[in-house]
Amino acid sequence: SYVNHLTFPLVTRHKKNHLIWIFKGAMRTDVLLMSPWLAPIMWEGTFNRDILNAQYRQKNFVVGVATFAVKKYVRFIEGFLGSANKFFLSGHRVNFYLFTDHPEKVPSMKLAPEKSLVIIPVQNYSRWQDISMNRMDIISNHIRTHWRYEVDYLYSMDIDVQMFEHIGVEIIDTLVGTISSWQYTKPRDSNSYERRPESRAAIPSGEGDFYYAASFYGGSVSEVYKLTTACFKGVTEDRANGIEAKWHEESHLNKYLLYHKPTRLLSPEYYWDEELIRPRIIRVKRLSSVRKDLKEVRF
Ligand code: UD2
Repeated sequence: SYVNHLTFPLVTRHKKNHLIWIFKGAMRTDVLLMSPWLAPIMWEGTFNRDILNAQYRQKNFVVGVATFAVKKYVRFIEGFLGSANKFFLSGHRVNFYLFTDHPEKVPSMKLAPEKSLVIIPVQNYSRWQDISMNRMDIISNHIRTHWRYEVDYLYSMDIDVQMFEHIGVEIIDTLVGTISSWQYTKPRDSNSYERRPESRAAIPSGEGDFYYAASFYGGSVSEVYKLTTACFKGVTEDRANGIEAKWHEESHLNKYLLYHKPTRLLSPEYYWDEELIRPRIIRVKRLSSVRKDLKEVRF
């Protein structure tokens, strides 16, 4: 085992590389590497992609990615797919499921042989908040009717993002959340949770651990089914009660992940907001938002 390499420095030439890597990995003392419930937090310099790839290949999994491009958001398709084709689970089987109200506007793109694109027509809603929130319902329905037969793991991603570095099998686990790039330094009481008790997304004051971004979450198909079904139930009950959570489905996601702890967390490297100045601990920007004029693009 690699632990033995540390205790017995007399390693072979081949194994020396691992030894060096272990020391490099162990040098990350600037960030939290594990949650208090023992879920690993993925940061650059804490894992070896070659080892993970070799393990993962033996399993021959298929990963699905659900993303939405409704109304003016079709403009983000090319940047998303072009960069995901190159950097998302490179060399592994991925089905991209693109929901759009404008299938005719999807640019024809040549994807890697192990990647495929499925375009699914979807209706639009007049309010952008409804487009965003209804993703939970649509994902839950498609898992029940299709994806549980087609993929092993499923990730939901915003479309207005671009990838700049590899996002590999280190993201694969049963239930995975991404720590928001806006909230990772703040104490739990100053973050963006919904606190109004009338909302189904409410988290009582003083409770909460990480704040998760709704732009990128996922896990096994069955866990994502439970998550999206529960979150949309919260959205529906809020609607019936005439209330909308502060950050829409992101608030419901945060409530769910507080009480159903993720088995793996992705650091803000996996969704970096371009509005923010990048601190030294973010060594790589794997995925970041595309700057957009909110008023123009949402209406
Ligand atoms: C945050 C969340 C987002 C969602 C939203 C709800 C992050 C980084 N992002 O982003 O996931 O929770 O807040 O308040 O945490 N969309 C369309 N057409 C539209 C509007 C939205 O296709 O007209 C889709 C598209 O896939 C987009 C996603 O919905 O990426 C989320 O919308 P957004 O990116 O405008 O939301 P934003 O940036 O406030």
